[in-house]
Amino acid sequence: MAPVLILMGSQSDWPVMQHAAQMLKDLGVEWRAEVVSAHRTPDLLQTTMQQAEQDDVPVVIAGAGGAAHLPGMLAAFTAIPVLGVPVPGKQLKGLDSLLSIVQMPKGVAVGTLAVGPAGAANAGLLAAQIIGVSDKSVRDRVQRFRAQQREKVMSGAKLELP
Ligand code: RP5
Repeated sequence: MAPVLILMGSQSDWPVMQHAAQMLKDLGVEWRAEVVSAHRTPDLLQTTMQQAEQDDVPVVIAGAGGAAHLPGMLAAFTAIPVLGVPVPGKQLKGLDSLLSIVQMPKGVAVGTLAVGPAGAANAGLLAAQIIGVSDKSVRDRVQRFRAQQREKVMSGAKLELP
């Protein structure tokens, strides 16, 4: 299977988007990442998605900040599921990115995750779950990850007075 494609509008998005890559790595899912900007390199959007279709990329994760039209624009060029991650910017702390990504008009779908690192990590997790529909080994690893989280809650919580 082709790697999950992680796209972002700027190199400056990587500190957030690397959490998607880390989650995929932890779950044993191949990934690759590229910078493609909706407004700085608009010509690359279509060719990148055409290549992704040719390569049978299973899921695209797209992160952007500010007027974050990247995930929606990418989704317009492909039927591959696109998961959008709102990257927090300096001015509006990601609310701008969230609203730009989440409020897609009917007919072109983007699955929108939470703002910031948690959203990026969950985009990786959700991508693995989508792949897990047809790949039992990935599904098993997601279930193991869930079990590990449960273990941490059950064994780690120490609620004591100082
Ligand atoms: C968006 O503009 C990018 O996704 C990034 O979050 C934001 C700022 O980009 P830089 O000016 O840091 O390159 O397109």
